Amino acid sequence: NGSASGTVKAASNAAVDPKTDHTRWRLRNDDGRQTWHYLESDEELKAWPMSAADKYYLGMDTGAPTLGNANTALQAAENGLAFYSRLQLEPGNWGCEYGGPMFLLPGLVITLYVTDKRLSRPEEMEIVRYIFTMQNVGSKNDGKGGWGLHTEGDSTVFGTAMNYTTLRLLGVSKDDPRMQIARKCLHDLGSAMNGPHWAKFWLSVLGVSGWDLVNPVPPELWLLPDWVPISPWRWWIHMRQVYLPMGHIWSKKWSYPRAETDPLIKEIRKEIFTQPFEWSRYRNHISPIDNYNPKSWVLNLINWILVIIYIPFLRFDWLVKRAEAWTWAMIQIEDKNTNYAALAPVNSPMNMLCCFIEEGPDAESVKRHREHLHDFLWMSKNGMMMNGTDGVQTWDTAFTIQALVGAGLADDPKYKPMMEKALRFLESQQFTSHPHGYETSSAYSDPPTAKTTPEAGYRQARRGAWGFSTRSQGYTVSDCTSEALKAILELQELPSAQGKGKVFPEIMDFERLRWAADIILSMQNTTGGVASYEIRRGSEKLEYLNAAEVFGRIMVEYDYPECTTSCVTAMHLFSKAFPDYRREDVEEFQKRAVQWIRTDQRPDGSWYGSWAICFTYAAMFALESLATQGETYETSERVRRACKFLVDKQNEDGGWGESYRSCELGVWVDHPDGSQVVNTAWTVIALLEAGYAERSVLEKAVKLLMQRQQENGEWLQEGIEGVFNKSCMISYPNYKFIFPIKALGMFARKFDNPQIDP
Ligand code: LAN
Repeated sequence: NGSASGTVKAASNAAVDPKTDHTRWRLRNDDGRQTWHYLESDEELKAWPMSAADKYYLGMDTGAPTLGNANTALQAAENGLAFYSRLQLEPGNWGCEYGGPMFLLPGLVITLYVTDKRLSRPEEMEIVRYIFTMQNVGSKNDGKGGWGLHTEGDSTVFGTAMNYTTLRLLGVSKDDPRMQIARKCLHDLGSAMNGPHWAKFWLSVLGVSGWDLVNPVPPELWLLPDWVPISPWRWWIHMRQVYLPMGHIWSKKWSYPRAETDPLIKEIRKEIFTQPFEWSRYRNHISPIDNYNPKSWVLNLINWILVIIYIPFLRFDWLVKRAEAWTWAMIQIEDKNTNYAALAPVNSPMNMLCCFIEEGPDAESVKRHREHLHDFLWMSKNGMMMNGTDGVQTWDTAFTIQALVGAGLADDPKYKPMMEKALRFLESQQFTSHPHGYETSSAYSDPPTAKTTPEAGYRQARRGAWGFSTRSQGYTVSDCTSEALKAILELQELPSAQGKGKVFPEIMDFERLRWAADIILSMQNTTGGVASYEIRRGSEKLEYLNAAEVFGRIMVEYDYPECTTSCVTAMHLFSKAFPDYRREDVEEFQKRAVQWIRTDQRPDGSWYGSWAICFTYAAMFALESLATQGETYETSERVRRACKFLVDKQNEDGGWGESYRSCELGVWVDHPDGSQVVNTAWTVIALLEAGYAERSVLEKAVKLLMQRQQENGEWLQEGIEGVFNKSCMISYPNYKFIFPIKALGMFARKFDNPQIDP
């Protein structure tokens, strides 16, 4: 596996950084769990040939044949599919480089460094190459020599201090010219003293800074009774699972034990800080570019009270012991529930460090975490990065199925085996049991409700749900459950063209499907809307306690138009297939959700999207769900308003292009590079779902999609597609296949596939 040792066969044309031999990398996929391996020996190479997908991810020629130009939308969709279908992986899913965030690798590399563990030499080399490729030099972003919060962002202290430190830990010299400009950039931004809370946390773990630089993260919060409005169980799951291990480590003031004798640590300290090392003076310093979401006066006051009064005088030993014991128990529950994969790549290394601290270097828990860190690492043509999750397996597979159904290609004998494989993959990834401790807790019922208890680790029911990545990771996501359920229903219910029976076998029976519906029904908020992982448990006022200056709207769950509409369309399809199951609940669910979607629409007709960029994405979901309720261009003023919003934004060339700044600012911002294939496809789907009648508008957009297609059927990567927490972008490279294929196919079906001269 990745911990292979021995000499690396570096490619001879290595430019500045040594590069591994890319023909030796292979992606392994065990039931959806994806890990990259560098094959050292020629025997291994012979035994394990490179797949088209491996080559594609590594930026090599996949050998896809030239198909010639399409002259209908359907032909273009089929050409796209000819290319994309070759990338399906053995278990039936599609893989994906899920990069963007630039603060993930540092957590991993620091954790491994302080626990005396290392990555393999090929991995380290490729991580160095990746970080340097993402450096803002020349025409890249601000060109100032640092790194941003994400790959398309301007240099920040967070990005620059963390990635600089990571490169140093991986053996890059401080005299490397690129390190010199990075240092200059960091110093111009006020040095690492101006970093956000999370940067200061990691630097203190490494022992580069002292813990007085870090605002308090008292684990005692976890001892608050559940009824208290700020109790952590009410927070958004990502904040809960990050502040849990962070609080545990903060409480112990644990730092790399050899920090004071390791010369590298002292050097880094001198390189990234320009001020005297008077840590406590700089606790609240932050550079304006990092300060997307400034700390509230409430949080500042609380921090002040904690530091001046609580910590020195009231933080009794017995209290600390109890708090640490409870956070450790909760960390173990999280590890058990996710099979050590952890919720995300932020808490994964933190949990590993907690296991190391509690159980020692040789513990089984540490070993298992160490193995699972590989699930996040992804090899690309630019080097090795850390994915935002342990993959996008379920999500992209569900959308791929729906794209083929939407395009009318799912029952084509050419694609039927591929679809059946994808269907079997989804079947294999459904959760078939509840979280640890849930079934014996007072929260249990069948069908489930959103109730939870401490014994269940504050998790909700999950039997029947799907997550974003794999079954093993184990976290329900509302819209991942919905999109998977939709994909399965669409395929399994597909009538055969001869009018006799169905095209696909029944791979999932009623019982398994009703479990999924039960989960969706349990996820509706009192507002009628649906959030991401759980129902909303706390007030928006908890944002006053948002300590991560770099992100907005993170403290609690919110109603999201994408999640809500996804659930509406899923329940609509489900009720068509099984009209008698919980009929009233299903109807009520849809009614209340649609009502919420209506209220979430802005006066200009748009919806703000939270998980991809931005208004075009949300419009696609919203208009699809309204169509299921009979609200279309013909029948509904609000749908006409939504269409007008979109059509007004169409570019001269027929496409749409939205910048990620739309997400940050909450208003439409044109993409600086003009039309984007993915935004254009989303809009075409949105307009077609709405029953928008003006064919010329759609045809112009379809032409653009066809013009951008390469001769082998592929579309090239354009701007980044996704977002989270308003400020951090994340890539969804399969979207440039999935949505154009769907849009082209839907257009062809609607207008009898006319001849088009691109
Ligand atoms: C994701 C990715 C998928 C996304 C959708 C399913 C698209 C969305 O509709 C619901 C929310 C969800 C599941 C989501 C939540 C936040 C995630 C997990 C991410 C954007 C991928 C990475 C991000 C995670 C928070 C990254 C780690 C950073 C922290 C601040 C903890």
